[in-house]
Amino acid sequence: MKRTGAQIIWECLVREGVRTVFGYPGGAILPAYDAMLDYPIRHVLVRHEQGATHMADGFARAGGGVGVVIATSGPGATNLVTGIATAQMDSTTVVCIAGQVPSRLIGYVAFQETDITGITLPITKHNYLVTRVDDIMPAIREALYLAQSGRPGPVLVDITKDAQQASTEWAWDGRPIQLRKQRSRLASIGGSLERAADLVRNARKPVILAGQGVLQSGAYSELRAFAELTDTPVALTLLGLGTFPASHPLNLGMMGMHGEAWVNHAIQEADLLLAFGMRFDDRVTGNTRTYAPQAKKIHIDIDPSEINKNVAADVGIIGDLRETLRDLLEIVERADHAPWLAYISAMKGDTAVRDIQGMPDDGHLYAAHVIHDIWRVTEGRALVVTDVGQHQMWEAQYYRHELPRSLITSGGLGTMGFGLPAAIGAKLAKPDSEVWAIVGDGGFQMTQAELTTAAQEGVKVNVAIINNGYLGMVRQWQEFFYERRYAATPLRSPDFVKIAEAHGLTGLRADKRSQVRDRVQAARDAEGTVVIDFRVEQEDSVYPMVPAGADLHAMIRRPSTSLGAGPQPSVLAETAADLV
Ligand SMILES: Cc1cc2nc3c(=O)[nH]c(=O)nc-3n(C[C@H](O)[C@H](O)[C@H](O)COP(=O)(O)OP(=O)(O)OC[C@H]3O[C@@H](n4cnc5c(N)ncnc54)[C@H](O)[C@@H]3O)c2cc1C
Ligand SMILES: Cc1ncc(C[n+]2csc(CCOP(=O)(O)OP(=O)(O)O)c2C)c(N)n1
Ligand SMILES: [Mg+2]
Repeated sequence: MKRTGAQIIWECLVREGVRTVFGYPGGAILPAYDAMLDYPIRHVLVRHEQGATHMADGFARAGGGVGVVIATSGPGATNLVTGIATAQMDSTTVVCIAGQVPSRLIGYVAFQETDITGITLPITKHNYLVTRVDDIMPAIREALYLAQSGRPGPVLVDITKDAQQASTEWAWDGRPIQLRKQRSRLASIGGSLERAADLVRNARKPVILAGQGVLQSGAYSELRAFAELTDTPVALTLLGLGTFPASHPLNLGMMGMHGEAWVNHAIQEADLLLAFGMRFDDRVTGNTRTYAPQAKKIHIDIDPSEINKNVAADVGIIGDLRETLRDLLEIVERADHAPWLAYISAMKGDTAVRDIQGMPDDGHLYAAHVIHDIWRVTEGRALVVTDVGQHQMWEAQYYRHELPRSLITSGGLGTMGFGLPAAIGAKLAKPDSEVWAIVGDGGFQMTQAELTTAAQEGVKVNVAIINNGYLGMVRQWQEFFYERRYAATPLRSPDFVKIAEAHGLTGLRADKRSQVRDRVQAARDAEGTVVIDFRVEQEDSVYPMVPAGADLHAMIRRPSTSLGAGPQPSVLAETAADLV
């Protein structure tokens, strides 16, 4: 049958199961937009192309499929960059389709010409410049395949306007994509699965480090079976939260810079670390020279480049985590680590006395209260999307995630402005889920325009703005490491209630703890998107904190006697500002 390039784009997307795309039109992509009207596609018109990339990212992370973005050339394409980099750093499945100037004009500084394949080369898993109509189908099919295979990641397809306009004799090719041969377990480094089983057998103080790879391989039940059989406690990365239930007795909580103190101490004292689908990010390890010094390390990752990159592995197994764990489960033995688990548990008491939740009510509203109450009222079953900053860390600490894909957050790039659009995308992927965006006053304002998208599209998300009047996480670093010199961090905001109302949405406010649950319930009951302005304590800090580059055990702890006071002087002395 005869098809234009523009039609082939949609033929391919629709046949591959895509029904929702996020985008913004313009000249170079107009043929594709025109053809779109004839296909069963829901197009979400964003207010800025960055919003489209985060929506697609949230859509993919929530639903487990692929998120598709469509944009025009030049400024449309360059506006995608931050979202693509965000997806690349967190290995998420985003496919961007951009229009490009006609092929005969490429290289002539044509109107709205940018070399977007050149620009995005380092931040995509792969990208294509398509100048011929016959190359559109293979490019789109490969892009969808590549984004989702192996270690996932974003792919960009740049299609010239003339390729979209040209016609060709076309037939659907549904054969499986054949690229490099994929095997479930490619190789092991430093020893075999049997050697890993030996290390597990001999360990007295083991800790599992579970990361986003658990989610990406769907290894939830294998992880649980492994932890239970070998009686091994599980620490989670930020992106691993939810892959092992928070209520499970073997769940330790989050590790790393803002991880719980007992988790970091357990890692430092462990004799075996089992790294499952996590990449030893510097926020996880602190100083790698002093990281878990007594521990043997088993690292399972699908990406060979991750093994021995940040932390040396005694046994490195390259392959899909789920399949590898299934094999490992057949050869490991039942173990009992009661003394080790009791030892870790005993460390929790010290944290409890420092927990802001247990401190006397001083009449102020703390972010921890807000997040704890959102968790309580939603019974831990909401799908939470965060922005980046202090509120993101408090969310990780105080919202106890029971379910996989119940937390969506920008970990690797730490992209402010991610939260609201990603929440809109998540809701579109999971319309039956209760979606909360927990955002800061700063990050919300970066992509606030997407509130208009939520209103136009009739998408309901509940937005909790943790409004502390500061770029809080940066203020915290200034408090700890720059003598409280608050350069460019005090933040004025508009009236968020009125902003919501200006969209015909509901706006609510709370500044006392007693109001929080009511407001949260009111948001759940209301139709349409609701924005709640939580006016929280302005100068609270996230504890514990491992200063960037410091030893994992050198945590700044919340003082147990007074609220909101800064770090203890003894710790500060060890914390040279040049580590930041
Ligand atoms: C303000 C801020 C503070 C932060 N503080 C912390 C903190 O305290 N603690 C913390 O943990 N993080 C923190 N982070 C996040 C941190 O920067 C990293 O994003 C995070 O630690 C990465 O987690 P990960 O390694 O599990 O996920 P990823 O970076 O997604 O890595 C996943 C790994 O799994 C592998 N993988 C993928 N699919 C498979 C498969 N099928 N089989 C096997 N392996 C697979 C990948 O190759 C990759 O190596 C913070 C971020 C911000 C913005
Ligand atoms: C796009 C972008 N710019 C700058 C930063 C650096 N940064 C990290 S956290 C933060 C402050 C965030 O403030 P806010 O959104 O109010 O959240 P809070 O920390 O107060 O909870 C900044 C500026 C970033 N992560 N992303
Ligand atoms: Mg703030």
